[in-house]
Amino acid sequence: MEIEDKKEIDQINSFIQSYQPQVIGLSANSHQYFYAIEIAKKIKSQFDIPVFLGGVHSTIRPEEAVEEDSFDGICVGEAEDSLLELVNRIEQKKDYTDINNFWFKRKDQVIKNNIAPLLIDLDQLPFPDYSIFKYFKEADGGEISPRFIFSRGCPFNCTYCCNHVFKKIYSGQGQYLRFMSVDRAVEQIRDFKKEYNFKHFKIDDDTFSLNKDWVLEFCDKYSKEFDMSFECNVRIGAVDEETLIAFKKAGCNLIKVGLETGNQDLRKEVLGRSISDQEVVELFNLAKKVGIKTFSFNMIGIPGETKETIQETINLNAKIKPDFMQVTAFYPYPETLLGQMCIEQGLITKGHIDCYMDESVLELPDLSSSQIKKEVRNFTYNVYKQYDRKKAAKEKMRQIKGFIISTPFLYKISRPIYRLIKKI
Ligand code: B12
Ligand code: SF4
Repeated sequence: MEIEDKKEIDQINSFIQSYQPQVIGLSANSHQYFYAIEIAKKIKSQFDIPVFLGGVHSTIRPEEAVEEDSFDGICVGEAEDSLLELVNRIEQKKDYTDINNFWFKRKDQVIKNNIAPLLIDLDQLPFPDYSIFKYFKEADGGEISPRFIFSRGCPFNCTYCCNHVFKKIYSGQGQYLRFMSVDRAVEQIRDFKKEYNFKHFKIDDDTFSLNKDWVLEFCDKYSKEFDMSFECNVRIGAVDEETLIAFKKAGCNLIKVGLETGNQDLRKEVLGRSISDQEVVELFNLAKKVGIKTFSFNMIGIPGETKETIQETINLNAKIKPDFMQVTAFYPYPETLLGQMCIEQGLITKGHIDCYMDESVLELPDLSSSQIKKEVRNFTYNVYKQYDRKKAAKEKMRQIKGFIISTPFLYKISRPIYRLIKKI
Protein backbone atom coordinates (compact mmCIF):
# COMPACT_ATOMS: atom_id res chain seq x y z
CA MET A 1 0.00 0.00 0.00
CA GLU A 2 1.23 3.46 -0.84
CA ILE A 3 0.50 6.55 1.16
CA GLU A 4 -1.27 8.46 -1.57
CA ASP A 5 -1.88 11.56 0.42
CA LYS A 6 1.44 13.41 0.45
CA LYS A 7 -0.13 15.98 2.74
CA GLU A 8 -0.53 13.30 5.39
CA ILE A 9 3.13 12.30 5.44
CA ASP A 10 4.12 15.99 5.35
CA GLN A 11 1.98 16.53 8.42
CA ILE A 12 3.63 13.61 10.20
CA ASN A 13 7.07 14.97 9.30
CA SER A 14 6.36 18.51 10.44
CA PHE A 15 4.87 17.17 13.68
CA ILE A 16 8.01 15.13 14.32
CA GLN A 17 10.19 18.16 13.55
CA SER A 18 8.34 20.41 15.96
CA TYR A 19 7.70 17.84 18.73
CA GLN A 20 11.11 16.17 18.53
CA PRO A 21 10.00 12.82 20.02
CA GLN A 22 12.57 10.34 21.32
CA VAL A 23 10.34 7.42 20.39
CA ILE A 24 7.42 6.83 18.02
CA GLY A 25 4.67 4.25 18.52
CA LEU A 26 2.24 3.12 15.85
CA SER A 27 -0.90 1.10 16.49
CA ALA A 28 -2.44 -1.05 13.79
CA ASN A 29 -5.14 -3.60 13.22
CA SER A 30 -4.70 -6.01 10.31
CA HIS A 31 -6.11 -3.59 7.73
CA GLN A 32 -3.86 -0.80 8.94
CA TYR A 33 -0.72 -2.95 9.17
CA PHE A 34 0.61 -2.23 5.66
CA TYR A 35 -0.13 1.43 6.12
CA ALA A 36 1.86 1.39 9.37
CA ILE A 37 4.82 -0.14 7.53
CA GLU A 38 4.67 2.63 4.91
CA ILE A 39 4.54 5.32 7.58
CA ALA A 40 7.41 3.74 9.53
CA LYS A 41 9.52 3.54 6.35
CA LYS A 42 8.92 7.21 5.55
CA ILE A 43 9.77 8.23 9.11
CA LYS A 44 12.93 6.11 9.13
CA SER A 45 14.05 7.63 5.83
CA GLN A 46 14.10 11.11 7.38
CA PHE A 47 14.67 10.72 11.12
CA ASP A 48 16.85 8.70 13.41
CA ILE A 49 14.10 7.85 15.91
CA PRO A 50 13.10 4.35 17.07
CA VAL A 51 9.66 3.30 15.79
CA PHE A 52 7.59 0.58 17.53
CA LEU A 53 4.47 -1.18 16.40
CA GLY A 54 1.68 -2.39 18.70
CA GLY A 55 -2.02 -3.20 18.49
CA VAL A 56 -4.09 -6.10 17.20
CA HIS A 57 -1.93 -7.13 14.25
CA SER A 58 1.42 -7.35 15.99
CA THR A 59 -0.35 -9.18 18.83
CA ILE A 60 -1.79 -11.92 16.66
CA ARG A 61 1.01 -12.01 14.05
CA PRO A 62 4.22 -11.17 15.93
CA GLU A 63 6.36 -13.52 13.80
CA GLU A 64 5.42 -11.55 10.69
CA ALA A 65 5.65 -8.04 12.20
CA VAL A 66 9.02 -8.58 13.90
CA GLU A 67 10.63 -9.32 10.52
CA GLU A 68 9.76 -5.86 9.27
CA ASP A 69 12.95 -3.76 9.27
CA SER A 70 11.23 -0.42 9.60
CA PHE A 71 10.14 -1.29 13.15
CA ASP A 72 12.72 -1.23 15.93
CA GLY A 73 10.51 -3.54 17.94
CA ILE A 74 6.96 -4.80 18.10
CA CYS A 75 4.56 -5.26 20.97
CA VAL A 76 2.45 -8.34 21.71
CA GLY A 77 -0.68 -7.73 23.76
CA GLU A 78 -1.83 -5.16 26.26
CA ALA A 79 1.06 -2.99 27.17
CA GLU A 80 0.37 -0.05 29.45
CA ASP A 81 3.14 -1.08 31.87
CA SER A 82 5.58 -2.42 29.30
CA LEU A 83 5.34 0.67 27.11
CA LEU A 84 6.03 2.88 30.11
CA GLU A 85 9.07 0.76 30.93
CA LEU A 86 10.25 1.04 27.33
CA VAL A 87 10.06 4.85 27.17
CA ASN A 88 11.73 5.18 30.57
CA ARG A 89 14.63 2.99 29.46
CA ILE A 90 14.97 4.92 26.20
CA GLU A 91 15.03 8.18 28.13
CA GLN A 92 17.70 6.78 30.44
CA LYS A 93 19.61 5.46 27.42
CA LYS A 94 19.48 1.92 28.82
CA ASP A 95 19.08 -1.37 27.00
CA TYR A 96 15.41 -2.19 26.51
CA THR A 97 15.51 -5.52 24.72
CA ASP A 98 14.42 -7.56 27.76
CA ILE A 99 11.10 -5.82 28.41
CA ASN A 100 7.98 -7.99 28.66
CA ASN A 101 5.59 -8.02 25.69
CA PHE A 102 8.21 -6.70 23.26
CA TRP A 103 9.88 -8.60 20.45
CA PHE A 104 12.98 -7.38 18.65
CA LYS A 105 14.98 -8.39 15.63
CA ARG A 106 18.68 -7.87 16.17
CA LYS A 107 20.89 -9.05 13.31
CA ASP A 108 19.53 -12.49 12.51
CA GLN A 109 18.20 -13.19 15.97
CA VAL A 110 14.66 -12.61 17.18
CA ILE A 111 14.31 -11.72 20.86
CA LYS A 112 10.90 -12.83 22.12
CA ASN A 113 10.15 -11.58 25.60
CA ASN A 114 7.35 -13.07 27.68
CA ILE A 115 3.85 -11.69 27.80
CA ALA A 116 3.25 -9.95 31.11
CA PRO A 117 0.25 -11.16 33.12
CA LEU A 118 -2.96 -9.32 32.29
CA LEU A 119 -3.89 -6.29 34.32
CA ILE A 120 -6.92 -7.57 36.24
CA ASP A 121 -7.96 -4.43 38.09
CA LEU A 122 -8.85 -2.03 35.30
CA ASP A 123 -9.41 0.73 37.87
CA GLN A 124 -5.63 1.05 38.03
CA LEU A 125 -5.52 2.39 34.49
CA PRO A 126 -5.30 6.13 34.11
CA PHE A 127 -8.02 7.70 31.96
CA PRO A 128 -7.11 7.95 28.29
CA ASP A 129 -5.55 11.29 27.35
CA TYR A 130 -7.84 12.42 24.57
CA SER A 131 -6.23 15.84 24.42
CA ILE A 132 -3.41 14.46 22.27
CA PHE A 133 -5.88 13.98 19.43
CA LYS A 134 -6.36 16.97 17.18
CA TYR A 135 -9.96 15.94 16.64
CA PHE A 136 -10.81 16.39 20.29
CA LYS A 137 -8.94 19.67 20.52
CA GLU A 138 -10.82 21.06 17.56
CA ALA A 139 -14.15 19.71 18.73
CA ASP A 140 -13.75 21.25 22.16
CA GLY A 141 -16.42 23.87 22.53
CA GLY A 142 -18.36 22.24 19.75
CA GLU A 143 -19.97 18.85 19.93
CA ILE A 144 -18.29 15.51 20.02
CA SER A 145 -19.43 11.97 20.57
CA PRO A 146 -16.68 10.27 22.59
CA ARG A 147 -16.13 6.52 22.88
CA PHE A 148 -15.54 4.75 26.19
CA ILE A 149 -14.46 1.20 26.99
CA PHE A 150 -15.28 -0.09 30.49
CA SER A 151 -14.31 -3.76 30.13
CA ARG A 152 -11.80 -5.91 28.29
CA GLY A 153 -12.40 -9.30 26.73
CA CYS A 154 -15.39 -11.40 25.77
CA PRO A 155 -16.37 -14.89 26.98
CA PHE A 156 -17.67 -16.05 23.59
CA ASN A 157 -15.65 -17.71 20.86
CA CYS A 158 -17.11 -16.58 17.54
CA THR A 159 -14.87 -18.07 14.89
CA TYR A 160 -14.38 -14.87 12.85
CA CYS A 161 -13.48 -12.63 15.79
CA CYS A 162 -10.05 -12.17 17.37
CA ASN A 163 -11.20 -12.77 20.93
CA HIS A 164 -10.46 -16.51 20.91
CA VAL A 165 -7.00 -15.71 19.50
CA PHE A 166 -6.31 -13.19 22.28
CA LYS A 167 -7.52 -15.78 24.84
CA LYS A 168 -5.01 -18.30 23.54
CA ILE A 169 -2.18 -15.77 23.65
CA TYR A 170 -3.09 -14.89 27.24
CA SER A 171 -3.81 -18.38 28.50
CA GLY A 172 -2.37 -18.80 31.98
CA GLN A 173 -1.86 -15.03 32.33
CA GLY A 174 -4.97 -14.23 34.33
CA GLN A 175 -8.67 -13.76 33.82
CA TYR A 176 -9.33 -12.55 30.29
CA LEU A 177 -12.73 -10.92 30.84
CA ARG A 178 -12.35 -7.91 33.11
CA PHE A 179 -14.55 -4.99 34.15
CA MET A 180 -13.59 -1.73 35.76
CA SER A 181 -15.74 -0.79 38.75
CA VAL A 182 -18.97 1.04 38.03
CA ASP A 183 -17.75 3.99 40.11
CA ARG A 184 -14.61 4.24 38.00
CA ALA A 185 -16.64 4.08 34.78
CA VAL A 186 -18.90 6.89 35.95
CA GLU A 187 -15.85 8.84 37.11
CA GLN A 188 -14.34 8.50 33.65
CA ILE A 189 -17.43 10.04 32.06
CA ARG A 190 -17.43 12.80 34.70
CA ASP A 191 -13.75 13.51 34.10
CA PHE A 192 -14.24 13.73 30.36
CA LYS A 193 -17.32 15.91 30.72
CA LYS A 194 -15.28 18.49 32.67
CA GLU A 195 -13.05 18.98 29.61
CA TYR A 196 -15.34 18.49 26.66
CA ASN A 197 -18.80 19.40 25.57
CA PHE A 198 -20.83 16.36 24.59
CA LYS A 199 -24.41 15.21 24.78
CA HIS A 200 -24.08 11.67 23.50
CA PHE A 201 -21.40 8.99 23.81
CA LYS A 202 -20.60 5.50 22.57
CA ILE A 203 -19.72 2.54 24.74
CA ASP A 204 -17.34 0.39 22.69
CA ASP A 205 -17.11 -2.66 24.98
CA ASP A 206 -17.23 -5.81 22.86
CA THR A 207 -20.53 -6.79 24.52
CA PHE A 208 -21.70 -4.23 27.04
CA SER A 209 -24.67 -6.23 28.34
CA LEU A 210 -22.62 -9.21 29.55
CA ASN A 211 -22.58 -8.60 33.28
CA LYS A 212 -26.17 -7.82 34.25
CA ASP A 213 -25.44 -6.71 37.82
CA TRP A 214 -22.69 -4.38 36.58
CA VAL A 215 -24.90 -2.88 33.90
CA LEU A 216 -27.88 -2.33 36.24
CA GLU A 217 -25.63 -0.64 38.79
CA PHE A 218 -24.08 1.49 36.03
CA CYS A 219 -27.47 2.58 34.69
CA ASP A 220 -28.61 3.51 38.20
CA LYS A 221 -25.51 5.52 39.14
CA TYR A 222 -25.08 7.08 35.73
CA SER A 223 -28.69 8.30 35.46
CA LYS A 224 -28.57 9.94 38.89
CA GLU A 225 -25.80 12.22 37.67
CA PHE A 226 -26.11 12.66 33.92
CA ASP A 227 -28.71 13.45 31.34
CA MET A 228 -26.97 12.34 28.17
CA SER A 229 -27.84 9.64 25.69
CA PHE A 230 -25.53 6.76 24.83
CA GLU A 231 -25.27 3.74 22.54
CA CYS A 232 -23.67 0.35 23.13
CA ASN A 233 -23.06 -3.14 21.71
CA VAL A 234 -25.18 -5.99 23.06
CA ARG A 235 -25.16 -9.68 22.28
CA ILE A 236 -28.29 -11.62 21.52
CA GLY A 237 -28.86 -14.03 24.40
CA ALA A 238 -26.87 -11.83 26.79
CA VAL A 239 -29.47 -9.13 27.37
CA ASP A 240 -32.98 -9.30 28.82
CA GLU A 241 -36.02 -7.07 29.22
CA GLU A 242 -35.03 -5.80 32.68
CA THR A 243 -31.65 -4.66 31.32
CA LEU A 244 -33.20 -2.97 28.30
CA ILE A 245 -35.65 -1.09 30.53
CA ALA A 246 -32.74 0.04 32.72
CA PHE A 247 -30.84 1.08 29.56
CA LYS A 248 -33.76 3.14 28.37
CA LYS A 249 -34.22 4.87 31.72
CA ALA A 250 -30.51 5.71 31.82
CA GLY A 251 -30.57 7.30 28.35
CA CYS A 252 -29.51 4.51 26.01
CA ASN A 253 -31.07 5.33 22.65
CA LEU A 254 -29.36 2.76 20.43
CA ILE A 255 -28.26 -0.85 20.80
CA LYS A 256 -25.95 -2.37 18.19
CA VAL A 257 -26.37 -6.06 17.60
CA GLY A 258 -24.30 -8.57 15.62
CA LEU A 259 -26.72 -10.58 13.52
CA GLU A 260 -24.11 -11.47 10.88
CA THR A 261 -26.18 -13.93 8.84
CA GLY A 262 -29.83 -14.80 8.44
CA ASN A 263 -29.04 -18.47 8.03
CA GLN A 264 -29.21 -20.22 11.36
CA ASP A 265 -26.95 -23.11 10.36
CA LEU A 266 -24.18 -20.85 9.04
CA ARG A 267 -24.49 -18.74 12.16
CA LYS A 268 -24.05 -21.76 14.37
CA GLU A 269 -21.76 -24.09 12.44
CA VAL A 270 -19.51 -21.61 10.63
CA LEU A 271 -19.55 -18.51 12.83
CA GLY A 272 -19.78 -20.36 16.16
CA ARG A 273 -22.78 -18.35 17.32
CA SER A 274 -25.53 -20.46 18.84
CA ILE A 275 -28.25 -17.91 18.34
CA SER A 276 -31.61 -18.81 16.82
CA ASP A 277 -33.66 -16.62 14.44
CA GLN A 278 -36.32 -16.62 17.12
CA GLU A 279 -33.91 -15.01 19.61
CA VAL A 280 -32.93 -12.39 17.02
CA VAL A 281 -36.54 -11.44 16.37
CA GLU A 282 -37.36 -11.40 20.10
CA LEU A 283 -34.53 -9.00 20.93
CA PHE A 284 -35.39 -6.53 18.17
CA ASN A 285 -39.08 -6.64 19.15
CA LEU A 286 -38.20 -6.10 22.78
CA ALA A 287 -36.01 -3.10 21.96
CA LYS A 288 -38.85 -1.60 19.93
CA LYS A 289 -41.28 -2.20 22.79
CA VAL A 290 -38.94 -0.53 25.27
CA GLY A 291 -38.27 2.37 22.87
CA ILE A 292 -34.59 1.87 22.04
CA LYS A 293 -33.41 2.14 18.45
CA THR A 294 -31.60 -0.81 16.90
CA PHE A 295 -28.61 -1.35 14.63
CA SER A 296 -27.77 -4.67 12.98
CA PHE A 297 -24.29 -5.77 11.88
CA ASN A 298 -24.28 -8.14 8.92
CA MET A 299 -21.64 -9.97 6.92
CA ILE A 300 -21.83 -11.32 3.39
CA GLY A 301 -19.50 -13.85 1.79
CA ILE A 302 -18.76 -16.16 4.71
CA PRO A 303 -17.70 -19.71 3.76
CA GLY A 304 -20.81 -21.68 2.83
CA GLU A 305 -22.63 -18.55 1.65
CA THR A 306 -24.91 -18.84 -1.36
CA LYS A 307 -27.40 -16.49 -3.04
CA GLU A 308 -30.09 -18.18 -0.94
CA THR A 309 -28.36 -17.57 2.39
CA ILE A 310 -27.81 -13.90 1.46
CA GLN A 311 -31.52 -13.70 0.75
CA GLU A 312 -32.17 -15.14 4.23
CA THR A 313 -30.03 -12.36 5.76
CA ILE A 314 -31.99 -9.79 3.76
CA ASN A 315 -35.29 -11.39 4.84
CA LEU A 316 -34.35 -11.50 8.51
CA ASN A 317 -33.38 -7.81 8.46
CA ALA A 318 -36.63 -6.96 6.69
CA LYS A 319 -38.46 -8.85 9.44
CA ILE A 320 -36.74 -7.13 12.37
CA LYS A 321 -36.61 -3.71 10.64
CA PRO A 322 -33.57 -2.26 12.39
CA ASP A 323 -33.28 1.53 12.44
CA PHE A 324 -29.74 1.24 11.07
CA MET A 325 -27.82 -1.51 9.31
CA GLN A 326 -24.20 -2.18 8.51
CA VAL A 327 -23.14 -4.78 6.02
CA THR A 328 -19.57 -5.70 5.23
CA ALA A 329 -17.88 -8.36 3.14
CA PHE A 330 -16.58 -11.08 5.44
CA TYR A 331 -12.80 -10.74 5.96
CA PRO A 332 -10.83 -13.78 7.22
CA TYR A 333 -8.74 -12.24 9.99
CA PRO A 334 -5.37 -13.91 10.50
CA GLU A 335 -5.13 -16.64 13.13
CA THR A 336 -8.89 -16.81 13.70
CA LEU A 337 -10.54 -20.23 13.35
CA LEU A 338 -12.50 -19.09 10.33
CA GLY A 339 -9.47 -17.38 8.81
CA GLN A 340 -7.54 -20.66 9.14
CA MET A 341 -10.42 -22.60 7.61
CA CYS A 342 -10.44 -20.27 4.60
CA ILE A 343 -6.71 -20.87 4.09
CA GLU A 344 -7.11 -24.65 4.42
CA GLN A 345 -9.97 -24.70 1.92
CA GLY A 346 -8.03 -22.53 -0.54
CA LEU A 347 -10.73 -19.85 -0.56
CA ILE A 348 -8.42 -16.85 -0.25
CA THR A 349 -7.44 -15.56 -3.66
CA LYS A 350 -6.39 -11.98 -2.91
CA GLY A 351 -3.82 -10.66 -0.49
CA HIS A 352 -4.25 -7.50 1.50
CA ILE A 353 -7.14 -5.17 0.65
CA ASP A 354 -7.48 -1.52 1.54
CA CYS A 355 -11.26 -1.43 1.77
CA TYR A 356 -12.66 -3.44 4.65
CA MET A 357 -16.28 -2.68 3.80
CA ASP A 358 -17.28 -4.28 0.51
CA GLU A 359 -14.16 -5.94 -0.93
CA SER A 360 -13.92 -9.68 -0.46
CA VAL A 361 -10.66 -11.61 -0.61
CA LEU A 362 -12.52 -14.89 -1.06
CA GLU A 363 -13.77 -16.81 -4.06
CA LEU A 364 -16.48 -19.13 -2.76
CA PRO A 365 -17.73 -22.18 -4.66
CA ASP A 366 -21.13 -20.50 -5.08
CA LEU A 367 -20.14 -16.83 -5.10
CA SER A 368 -17.30 -14.91 -6.72
CA SER A 369 -15.66 -11.95 -4.97
CA SER A 370 -17.30 -9.57 -7.45
CA GLN A 371 -20.72 -11.08 -6.72
CA ILE A 372 -20.08 -10.62 -2.99
CA LYS A 373 -19.20 -6.97 -3.59
CA LYS A 374 -22.38 -6.46 -5.59
CA GLU A 375 -24.50 -8.12 -2.91
CA VAL A 376 -22.91 -5.96 -0.20
CA ARG A 377 -23.61 -2.80 -2.18
CA ASN A 378 -27.23 -3.75 -2.85
CA PHE A 379 -27.96 -5.17 0.60
CA THR A 380 -29.54 -2.15 2.28
CA TYR A 381 -31.65 -1.43 -0.80
CA ASN A 382 -32.79 -5.06 -0.94
CA VAL A 383 -33.83 -4.97 2.71
CA TYR A 384 -35.76 -1.68 2.44
CA LYS A 385 -37.35 -2.82 -0.82
CA GLN A 386 -39.29 -5.39 1.18
CA TYR A 387 -41.05 -2.95 3.49
CA ASP A 388 -40.28 0.73 2.86
CA ARG A 389 -40.24 1.97 -0.74
CA LYS A 390 -39.30 5.52 0.26
CA LYS A 391 -36.21 4.36 2.15
CA ALA A 392 -35.36 2.01 -0.73
CA ALA A 393 -35.54 4.89 -3.24
CA LYS A 394 -33.33 7.04 -0.99
CA GLU A 395 -30.80 4.21 -0.73
CA LYS A 396 -30.76 3.81 -4.53
CA MET A 397 -30.09 7.53 -4.91
CA ARG A 398 -27.24 7.29 -2.39
CA GLN A 399 -25.75 4.42 -4.41
CA ILE A 400 -26.02 6.33 -7.70
CA LYS A 401 -24.44 9.42 -6.13
CA GLY A 402 -21.60 7.28 -4.73
CA PHE A 403 -21.04 5.68 -8.13
CA ILE A 404 -20.90 9.07 -9.90
CA ILE A 405 -18.50 10.55 -7.35
CA SER A 406 -16.17 7.54 -7.62
CA THR A 407 -16.12 7.65 -11.45
CA PRO A 408 -14.01 10.70 -12.49
CA PHE A 409 -15.54 11.04 -15.98
CA LEU A 410 -19.13 10.84 -14.73
CA TYR A 411 -18.34 13.20 -11.88
CA LYS A 412 -16.92 15.74 -14.32
CA ILE A 413 -19.92 15.72 -16.63
CA SER A 414 -22.46 15.45 -13.80
CA ARG A 415 -21.77 18.92 -12.42
CA PRO A 416 -22.71 20.95 -15.56
CA ILE A 417 -25.73 18.67 -16.06
CA TYR A 418 -26.79 19.24 -12.47
CA ARG A 419 -26.41 23.03 -12.87
CA LEU A 420 -28.44 22.91 -16.08
CA ILE A 421 -31.25 20.93 -14.39
CA LYS A 422 -31.28 23.44 -11.54
CA LYS A 423 -31.63 26.35 -14.03
CA ILE A 424 -34.55 24.66 -15.79
C1 B12 B 1 -13.44 0.03 19.60
C2 B12 B 1 -13.25 -0.84 18.37
C3 B12 B 1 -13.55 -0.27 17.14
C4 B12 B 1 -14.00 1.17 16.97
C5 B12 B 1 -12.71 2.02 16.81
C6 B12 B 1 -12.84 3.32 17.52
C7 B12 B 1 -11.54 4.10 17.45
N1 B12 B 1 -11.64 5.32 17.10
O1 B12 B 1 -10.48 3.56 17.71
C8 B12 B 1 -14.82 1.09 15.66
C9 B12 B 1 -16.24 0.70 15.98
C10 B12 B 1 -14.84 2.35 14.79
C11 B12 B 1 -14.13 -0.10 14.99
C12 B12 B 1 -14.12 -0.29 13.64
C13 B12 B 1 -13.54 -1.40 13.05
N2 B12 B 1 -13.06 -2.49 13.67
CO1 B12 B 1 -12.81 -2.60 15.59
N3 B12 B 1 -12.65 -2.89 17.40
C14 B12 B 1 -12.80 -2.18 18.48
C15 B12 B 1 -12.53 -3.01 19.77
C16 B12 B 1 -13.89 -3.45 20.30
C17 B12 B 1 -11.74 -2.34 20.88
C18 B12 B 1 -10.43 -1.68 20.42
C19 B12 B 1 -9.85 -0.83 21.51
O2 B12 B 1 -9.83 0.39 21.43
N4 B12 B 1 -9.38 -1.44 22.59
C20 B12 B 1 -8.79 -0.75 23.73
C21 B12 B 1 -7.30 -0.57 23.54
C22 B12 B 1 -6.67 0.11 24.74
O3 B12 B 1 -6.77 -1.87 23.40
P1 B12 B 1 -5.88 -2.30 22.16
O4 B12 B 1 -6.30 -1.57 20.94
O5 B12 B 1 -5.83 -3.76 22.10
O6 B12 B 1 -4.47 -1.71 22.61
C23 B12 B 1 -3.65 -2.34 23.56
C24 B12 B 1 -2.56 -3.22 22.94
O7 B12 B 1 -2.88 -3.69 21.66
C25 B12 B 1 -1.34 -2.36 22.96
N5 B12 B 1 -1.11 -1.40 21.89
C26 B12 B 1 -1.97 -0.88 21.02
N6 B12 B 1 -1.35 -0.03 20.21
C27 B12 B 1 -0.08 0.03 20.56
C28 B12 B 1 0.99 0.75 20.04
C29 B12 B 1 2.27 0.59 20.60
C30 B12 B 1 3.40 1.33 20.03
C31 B12 B 1 2.44 -0.30 21.69
C32 B12 B 1 3.78 -0.49 22.26
C33 B12 B 1 1.36 -1.03 22.20
C34 B12 B 1 0.11 -0.85 21.64
O8 B12 B 1 -1.51 -1.63 24.17
C35 B12 B 1 -2.90 -1.25 24.28
C36 B12 B 1 -3.24 -1.12 25.73
O9 B12 B 1 -3.08 -2.32 26.43
C37 B12 B 1 -11.71 -4.21 19.19
C38 B12 B 1 -11.91 -5.51 19.93
C39 B12 B 1 -10.81 -5.79 20.91
N7 B12 B 1 -11.15 -6.66 21.82
O10 B12 B 1 -9.71 -5.31 20.81
C40 B12 B 1 -12.22 -4.28 17.76
C41 B12 B 1 -11.27 -4.74 16.61
C42 B12 B 1 -9.96 -4.04 16.80
N8 B12 B 1 -11.92 -4.22 15.41
C43 B12 B 1 -11.81 -5.01 14.43
C44 B12 B 1 -12.34 -4.75 13.13
C45 B12 B 1 -12.30 -5.87 12.15
C46 B12 B 1 -12.89 -3.50 12.81
C47 B12 B 1 -13.43 -3.09 11.43
C48 B12 B 1 -12.60 -3.52 10.25
C49 B12 B 1 -14.86 -3.56 11.33
C50 B12 B 1 -15.53 -3.20 10.05
N9 B12 B 1 -15.54 -4.10 9.09
O11 B12 B 1 -16.02 -2.11 9.91
C51 B12 B 1 -13.42 -1.54 11.57
C52 B12 B 1 -12.05 -0.99 11.09
C53 B12 B 1 -11.77 0.40 11.52
C54 B12 B 1 -10.45 0.90 10.94
N10 B12 B 1 -10.31 2.19 10.84
O12 B12 B 1 -9.57 0.17 10.58
C55 B12 B 1 -11.05 -6.26 14.78
C56 B12 B 1 -9.63 -6.21 14.20
C57 B12 B 1 -9.17 -7.54 13.68
C58 B12 B 1 -7.81 -7.45 13.10
N11 B12 B 1 -7.13 -8.56 13.03
O13 B12 B 1 -7.35 -6.44 12.69
C59 B12 B 1 -11.15 -6.29 16.32
C60 B12 B 1 -9.99 -6.93 17.04
C61 B12 B 1 -12.48 -7.00 16.70
C62 B12 B 1 -12.55 -8.38 16.11
N12 B12 B 1 -13.51 -8.62 15.28
O14 B12 B 1 -11.81 -9.25 16.36
N13 B12 B 1 -13.55 -0.89 15.91
S1 SF4 C 1 -19.66 -11.96 20.92
FE1 SF4 C 1 -18.76 -10.34 19.64
S2 SF4 C 1 -16.86 -9.75 20.67
FE2 SF4 C 1 -17.52 -11.69 21.58
S3 SF4 C 1 -16.42 -13.28 20.45
FE3 SF4 C 1 -18.39 -13.00 19.42
S4 SF4 C 1 -18.02 -11.43 17.84
FE4 SF4 C 1 -16.28 -11.37 19.26
